[in-house]
Amino acid sequence: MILEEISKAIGELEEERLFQLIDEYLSVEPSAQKAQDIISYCQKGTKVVGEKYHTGEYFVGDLIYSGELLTEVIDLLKPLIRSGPNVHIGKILLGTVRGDLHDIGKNIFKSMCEAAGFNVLDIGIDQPVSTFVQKVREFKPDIVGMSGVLTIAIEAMKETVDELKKVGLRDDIKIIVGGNPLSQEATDYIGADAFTVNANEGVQICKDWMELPTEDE
Ligand code: B12
Repeated sequence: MILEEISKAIGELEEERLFQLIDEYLSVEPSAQKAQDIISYCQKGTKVVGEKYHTGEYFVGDLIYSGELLTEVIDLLKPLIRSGPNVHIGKILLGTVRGDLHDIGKNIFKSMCEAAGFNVLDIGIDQPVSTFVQKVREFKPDIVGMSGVLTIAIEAMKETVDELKKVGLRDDIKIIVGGNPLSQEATDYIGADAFTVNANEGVQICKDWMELPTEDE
C-alpha cells in the first residue's frame, strides 16, 4: 500500500509526500530489500512521468524534476543498498552509451553491484564506442554493462559490441545491457549476452556469470 503511494507520489511529482512515505516505509526494520522495493516502485512512478510527458501533460522541466527526485531518493537509500560484503568478486565496466544522457538507472545498478562486491568502473553518460573499447583494454573487466533508455541507445549498443568484436575483445567479456527499451529481440540484435530492466536482476545475472551463489541460495 505505502509502496503504491510512493509510486503515485513520483508520478505526480509530490516531493514532500514522497519523502514522508519513504520515511514511513523505512521506520520499521529498514533493509536493503526495502530499499530495492522503493526503487522498483519509484521506477514504476517514472513510467507515469514518461507517459504524461509523452501525452503533453508534462514538459521537459517535469522530466528534469522527476530525475532530481529519483537521484535524491537513491542518495537517501545508498547507505542501505551499500550494506553488502566487503569482498572483490569481479570487475564491471559500466557506462551509458553514445547519445543518451540518462544515468539514474545506471547509478542504481552501480550501487547495487558495489554492494554485492563488484569493483565497478563507471565511465559516465554519452560514451562513444571508442571509450568503451579503450576502457575494456585498460581496465580488463569481466563484465561490460551498457545502459540506455532512449530508443537510439540500441543502435549505439550494437555498434559498441560490433567494435569490441572487430578488435578481438568480445570473447574475453560478458556483456549485459539495461534500460527500459531493451527486450530479448533488441539484445539479440545488439549481440549482448543478457538484458534487464531491473537492476537487482542484473546483479544476479552478473553474480551467476562469476559463478557466485544468488541471494536465495
Ligand atoms: C528522468 C528522465 C529524464 C532526465 C534524466 C536525468 C538523469 N540524470 O538520468 C532528463 C530530464 C535529463 C531527460 C532528458 C530527456 N529525455 Co528522458 N526521461 C526521464 C524518465 C522520466 C525517467 C527515466 C528514469 O530515470 N527512469 C528510472 C530508472 C530507475 O529506470 P531505468 O533507467 O530503466 O533503470 C532501471 C533498469 O532499467 C536498470 N538499468 C538501467 N541501466 C542499466 C544498465 C545495466 C548494465 C543494467 C544491468 C541494468 C540497468 O536498473 C534500473 C533500476 O532497476 C523517462 C520515462 C521512462 N519511462 O523511463 C523519460 C524518457 C526516457 N525520456 C525521454 C525523452 C524523449 C527525453 C529527451 C529527448 C527530452 C527532450 N526533449 O529533451 C531528453 C533526452 C536527453 C538525452 N540525449 O538523453 C523518453 C524517451 C523516448 C524514447 N523512446 O527514446 C522517455 C521514455 C519519456 C517519454 N515517454 O517520452 N529525461
